[in-house]
Amino acid sequence: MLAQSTEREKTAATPTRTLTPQAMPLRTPTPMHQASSVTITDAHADFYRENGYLVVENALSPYEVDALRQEMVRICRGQLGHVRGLPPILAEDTDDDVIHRTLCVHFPHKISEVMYDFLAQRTLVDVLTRVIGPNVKCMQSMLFIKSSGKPGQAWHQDEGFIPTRDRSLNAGWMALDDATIENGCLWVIPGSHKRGIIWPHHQHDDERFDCVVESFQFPYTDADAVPVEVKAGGIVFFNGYLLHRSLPNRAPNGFRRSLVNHYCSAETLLPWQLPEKPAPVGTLDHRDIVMIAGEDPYAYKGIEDKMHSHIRPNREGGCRWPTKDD
Ligand SMILES: O=C(O)CCC(=O)C(=O)O
Ligand SMILES: [Fe+2]
Repeated sequence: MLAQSTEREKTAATPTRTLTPQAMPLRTPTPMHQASSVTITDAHADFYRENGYLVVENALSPYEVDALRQEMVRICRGQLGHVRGLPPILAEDTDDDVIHRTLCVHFPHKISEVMYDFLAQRTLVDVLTRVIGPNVKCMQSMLFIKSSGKPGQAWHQDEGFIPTRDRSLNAGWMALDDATIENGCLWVIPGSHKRGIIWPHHQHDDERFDCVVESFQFPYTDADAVPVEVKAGGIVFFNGYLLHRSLPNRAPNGFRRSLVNHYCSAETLLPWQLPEKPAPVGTLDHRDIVMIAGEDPYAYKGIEDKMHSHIRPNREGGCRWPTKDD
């Protein structure tokens, strides 16, 4: 597998936090953000530019991984705020029972301060400011649980869902379990980001995958794909034009947990959501964002609170996306 490891460094210094809180209150950094760091080199950046993805091992300490796993349980118990479509909890449920039912929670950072802080996890900031530029904003977080038996997600390009105007969308996928071929790690088609084309996508009824639409008619085959196995605590970065997918969790038990956040340059307008009132397409700019580095040139527009935490439907439970009435 093409993967880059980095030297792990510990530092006692207080990290510079560039996170500007909008939806969540400002807090002093907690020790978990000082626990681990890695050195990002030109070789990492070159690999990323060429292949469209990069694995950075040991980016999160075991303490950070554990904190995120515990927070996942609180989210799935509904203890941090409303999550649309969350399955009901029974009194006798163990923590594992509770998370087992949910495939993925979208926008956990809208209800969890821990998840909010991890938008600006230091390795994320290091890598993203190298590949995107000094000014970086985040618009989305997703918490995958994908327990044994749960489906993967079919081939897609993230820019097909979250379009930037300068092709600057990038993901930081933090492994909270060892992600393996057996339990449904990511698969990527190296270099597929380079042509800058959004391939067609359609609904599918392939039971291996959740209900999200699938890309097709691209000039690659499954034989061009490589699995991206990564240990818990590692981060997989990938470009918004990169074709990627994941297969079902076929391990006999356990989870394939990960927290993934999506970022782009602060300079791009973000025509992501349809406007409430008709507006010229060229002005559309999703402003439910969090700056994680540098300056926001559109700060004068303010920040909106548009997105809400919700679950992603898994095929077994149907394909209906939760609405505000759930
Ligand atoms: O983790 C997965 O199964 C899919 C993740 C993904 O496609 C993404 O984060 O963009
Ligand atoms: Fe994706």
